[in-house]
Amino acid sequence: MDQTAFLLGFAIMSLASLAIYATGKKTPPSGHHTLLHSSVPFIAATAYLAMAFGIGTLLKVDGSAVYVARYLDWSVTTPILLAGLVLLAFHEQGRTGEVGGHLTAIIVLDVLMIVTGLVSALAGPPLIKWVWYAWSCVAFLGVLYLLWGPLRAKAVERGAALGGAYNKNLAFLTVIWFLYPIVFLVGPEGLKIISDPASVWAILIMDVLAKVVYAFYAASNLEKALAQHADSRGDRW
Ligand code: RET
Repeated sequence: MDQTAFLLGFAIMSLASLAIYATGKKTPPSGHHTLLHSSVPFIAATAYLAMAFGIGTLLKVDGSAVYVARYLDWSVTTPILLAGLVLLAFHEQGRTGEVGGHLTAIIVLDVLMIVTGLVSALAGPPLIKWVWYAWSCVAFLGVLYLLWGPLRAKAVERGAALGGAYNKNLAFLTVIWFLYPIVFLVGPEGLKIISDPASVWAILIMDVLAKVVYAFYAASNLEKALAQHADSRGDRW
């Protein structure tokens, strides 16, 4: 694999982490979202640096590469992205047990989705590969159920402004996240319809959308919603 995509990924992610932090709100009620969203590309920059050096890159007997650093990145960054949505759904409300329970359940399902995806990528026999791929998809459906079902209902209870921001962020996140199992399916880990470099470039573009573009989009939706929410309650932040 030529290193350009990995080095570019490192450069984009490290600059994006700084840019998200520099331009984001630092104070309540949304400062914690800036911290969450700027940590995501910082983690990704670390993974791209590792991949550029070949660290954690395993070569299978069929000659294909499995980038373990990518799965380590996702197993940390996707829970952070989900935590942002859960905290938006419960924005400044919700019992500790209720918020903690939803966070724990969604993060457990999400980490299982990534770990079982890695097992599928590493598996040799096709039957084993596809059983683990299917199980990873089941965990993904669990994550989507929590986001579109109970958490969406909580967000909508918070009023039109916060509910609207949650819905916009959720729609963006869902569309981009669906691309990952598709690229895995057609890529070298799956049906081998697209080459390793094509899959690396596709994932780089998806990572920029899911981590960087999403961070700016989510922050702008949240700030607009908080302003409307404050107006509708007659408060000032
Ligand atoms: C895998 C393996 C096969 C089945 C499924 C997968 C889902 C991966 C997803 C990854 C999202 C990554 C993001 C990273 C950015 O920070 C593991 C490819 C369902 C949804 C958003």
